Amino acid sequence: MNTNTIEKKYANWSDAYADPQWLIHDRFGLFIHFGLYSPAARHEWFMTHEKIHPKTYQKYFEHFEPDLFDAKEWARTAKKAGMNYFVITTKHHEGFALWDTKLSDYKVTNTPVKRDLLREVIDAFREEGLKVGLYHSLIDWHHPEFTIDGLHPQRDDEDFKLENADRDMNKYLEFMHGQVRELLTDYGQIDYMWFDFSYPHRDFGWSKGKGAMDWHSEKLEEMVLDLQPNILLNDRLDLNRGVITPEQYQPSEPVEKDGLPVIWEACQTMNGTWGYHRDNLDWKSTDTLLKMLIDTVSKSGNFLLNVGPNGRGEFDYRSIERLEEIGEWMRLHSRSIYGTRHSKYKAPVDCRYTQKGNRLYLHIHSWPFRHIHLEGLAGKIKYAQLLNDASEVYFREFDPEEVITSTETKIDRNSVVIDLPVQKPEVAIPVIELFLKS
Ligand code: JFZ
Repeated sequence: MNTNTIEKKYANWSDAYADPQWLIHDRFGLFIHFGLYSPAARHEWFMTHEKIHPKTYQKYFEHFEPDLFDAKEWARTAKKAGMNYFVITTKHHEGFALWDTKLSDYKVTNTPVKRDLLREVIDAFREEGLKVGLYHSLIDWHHPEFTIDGLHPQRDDEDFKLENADRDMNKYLEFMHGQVRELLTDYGQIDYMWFDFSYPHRDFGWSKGKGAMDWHSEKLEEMVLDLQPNILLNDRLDLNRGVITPEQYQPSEPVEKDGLPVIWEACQTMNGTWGYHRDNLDWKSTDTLLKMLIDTVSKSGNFLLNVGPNGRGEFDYRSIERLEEIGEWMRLHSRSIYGTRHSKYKAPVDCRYTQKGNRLYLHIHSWPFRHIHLEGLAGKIKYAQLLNDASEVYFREFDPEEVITSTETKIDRNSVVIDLPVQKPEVAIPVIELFLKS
């Protein structure tokens, strides 16, 4: 790997980091949030939303029994959806370890399910050929030495705060760094480490948020790179580097810093919550999710789409339905996603371009009547076809000899007019593949 070229290409890439090409190529991944909040079924933050005491939270630990959990089924579902990598919660803010950690009893192997579910997931997804990513929470609302701040469940419990006034973050850090060491030592090659999250600028008055200084992020990063030299890192260690991770919003253009592109990945939910949420009905349609994926790639970003399995260890039927429909679209259209990026051409209204070399992909988010005008492409297109069935589509350019009557489509000198069938093809988002002259 030539680290110098990587350093120059992306504003947010440290020359100590590995080559990020696989991530940029793969574009589409599955996020999985699975923990004790799954059976509680009302948002992965409910412990702090409802200010629940760790002793009360214990009931979720005692009843954690995902009897229908089947890692191979999860992996097949992700693969069929067209996903190339995944990121799973090893520990979320609640502090529960989804693996057989030696550093705490608060782990999956001590619950009724008894098995190391993380190992089963990693093995199964690897076998399906997906790259392995681990989400790890820097925040820990269970650990007795994690200092209480304004996000903590016991933030308003004055007695608790008094009794816990002498908490020692150094002891927590030893534990947290130690758990990360286990994860990066005992599970083979880990491709992507997704830390979450830093909030140094938050000021709660009586307490402050936590950031790089509190996590000893530099030291943590050094250990991560030492244990796994090929790993990629996200940006939430508060070190100003790593994959930028816009959460539940879509940037309006390709992300840049100091005139250089940055590597970024939008993480998105299907229904506004990460952990399984039984009563939440804010499901996005498959069309919307696909448009978000396409929109992201058209701005040179990655798309990490979340699933929150339920307390029995299954993906909710609404998640499965969406993943299957996305998979059907991806089966026919992954060519316009994998290895593609932002195009310099300006896309028509309601459309998005992605590009890979001489192939320009026109994603039509809203099917028009008959014509689409492509600005700036006059003289540049060699051939055009619908991607779903490789059927030729005609295109026309400005012809000075032609007599234009007032009822004809007027063609701009610089544009190309694509002639479309009246009926929208039977796919969620039709794509026209344009072969450009080199
Ligand atoms: C974080 C988690 O808190 C959340 O539960 C989920 O895992 C998501 C992917 O990542 O979300 C955040 C991160 C930062 C803030 C809020 C939610 N923040 O800075 O307020």
